[in-house]
Amino acid sequence: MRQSTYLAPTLRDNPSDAEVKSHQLMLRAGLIRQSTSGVYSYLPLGLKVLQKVENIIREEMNRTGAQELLMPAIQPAELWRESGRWDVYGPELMRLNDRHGREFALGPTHEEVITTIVKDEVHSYKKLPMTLYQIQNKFRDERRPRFGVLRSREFLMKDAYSFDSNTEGLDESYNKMYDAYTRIFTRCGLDFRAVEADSGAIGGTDTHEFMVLSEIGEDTIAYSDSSDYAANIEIAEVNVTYVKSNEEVKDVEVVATPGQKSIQDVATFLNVSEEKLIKSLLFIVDDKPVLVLVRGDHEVNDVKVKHLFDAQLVEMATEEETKKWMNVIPGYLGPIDLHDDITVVADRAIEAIVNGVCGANEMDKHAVNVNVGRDFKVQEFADLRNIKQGDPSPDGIGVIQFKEGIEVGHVFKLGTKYSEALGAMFLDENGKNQPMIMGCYGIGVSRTVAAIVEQHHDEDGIVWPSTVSPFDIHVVPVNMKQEDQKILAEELYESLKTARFDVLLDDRPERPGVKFKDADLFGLPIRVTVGKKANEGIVECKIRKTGETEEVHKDSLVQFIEKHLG
Ligand code: 9G3
Repeated sequence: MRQSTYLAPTLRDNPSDAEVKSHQLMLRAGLIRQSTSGVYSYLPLGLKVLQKVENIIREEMNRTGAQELLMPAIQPAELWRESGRWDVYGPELMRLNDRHGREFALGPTHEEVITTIVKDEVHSYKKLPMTLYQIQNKFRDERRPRFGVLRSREFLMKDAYSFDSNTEGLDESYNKMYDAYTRIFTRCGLDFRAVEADSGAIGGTDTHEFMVLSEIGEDTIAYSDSSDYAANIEIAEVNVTYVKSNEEVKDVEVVATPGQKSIQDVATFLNVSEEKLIKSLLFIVDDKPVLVLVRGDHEVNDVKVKHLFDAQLVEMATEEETKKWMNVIPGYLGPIDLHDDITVVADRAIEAIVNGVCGANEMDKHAVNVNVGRDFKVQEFADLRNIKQGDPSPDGIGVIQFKEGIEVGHVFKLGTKYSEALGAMFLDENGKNQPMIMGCYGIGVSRTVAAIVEQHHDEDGIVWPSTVSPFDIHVVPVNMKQEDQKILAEELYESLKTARFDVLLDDRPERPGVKFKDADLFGLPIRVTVGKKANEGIVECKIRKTGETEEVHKDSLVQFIEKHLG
């Protein structure tokens, strides 16, 4: 490709609205341009990378025996009503009407569509197991699109669905996908971990997320420092035995704590440790008020609250909702003398607190020497807090540490939820009708590209792993006005293409500084600079990753490149 007519507009400076490196560099290197909030175009260079990643995914999916198909982005509302999900997803599900007023969704995922196809076309155990996949644009109206293509509203996803006749078969299909994902992310040059995860509203049992390790990741991985335990903090079980102190139980007292709202404020003001404090947070769990109690030094885990109530939606109460139910503002909430309609649940650590401190449900007041059972009632104790660094690992081996991660893949054992709801049945060996057992498996393709940039860049630009680089080689004549340079660059451009390399030729009449800056920004693995020694047939090869340079004669150029691209 000739850069003089190539659409790869570079930017010298960081766009002001781009918060993370991958977003900045994908804009600066001309890979993407925003169309509207959370919606992006891929310019030629960006599309090439996207397709490289897609092809790695395709190869590994096909290797497992999965079959590619393509489903529509437009899905009829009836399918979503049949699965029961039309009303589960709120504004995140993008809805539209046709000219007859019929309702549709822009597909955020394809469980309903695939299950319907398989229901109509597959009827016997003889056709199973079967895994189908597609690579297609998905739509989700994110509350807060950000970080460029890392959290966008239209994005490219590989979604796969497995259909089995028994649970052992599902385990096998799941493991095949898990292994394929491991190969895919390895080939993309990513440093990642597979971690235990929450299956969310989709339902199901086993599930793992593939996390790219990165400080900008929106998920926290809790892992053991001495075993291979790793889980999303959302589900990491707390395995701690809390011991009640034998201090003497004292009389409860309400004390003034003017302006002291935070846990830290109150602990300092009353000169008690945060471990004595009972943090009370009001949640609305499927429209019902629930007061959740955790120790002052702990954090509520709302996924665990959701599972405790088997709820669809758990949200922190707003200030207005809090005033309505508790008659006080957040900061002074407590479990004493509550409205009858409020359910109180507590983390297990609360059970062990003697002479604790909680909000008095009155402005600027806290209650001290409160004791569970005597001063307030708890409907249920459960593990409701986030695991902390330093906690024992749930598998009993070692201590928990945290790392941040970007979720690039997710594999789920679904079971029969969708096949039962939509009637995907098969006849087994004994002629008995059974629901198919399903798994589903996703890769965020556009997000994977951004994650690669997060892990592969330096201060000058992107440093593509050769497996996903948009081109293999950047041929850069320093001065296009020098006839010998121009001729040699053209000659190498042709010979390298003949040798089956994908080559970008910077044939622009730009200053050398501009060309080199753009080359570093693009980050192709090898730069071939054609300069002063062109008349001797000698060029300078630069390895983008290490910065090392070497003079190479044109006759041994192909050999040199083969050695370095691997
Ligand atoms: C929706 C909306 C958002 C969603 C979903 C549905 C996430 C939804 C989970 C999945 C599960 C798997 C196939 C590939 C692998 C992941 N966000 N999920 O179901 F309507 Cl608005 O998508 N799907």
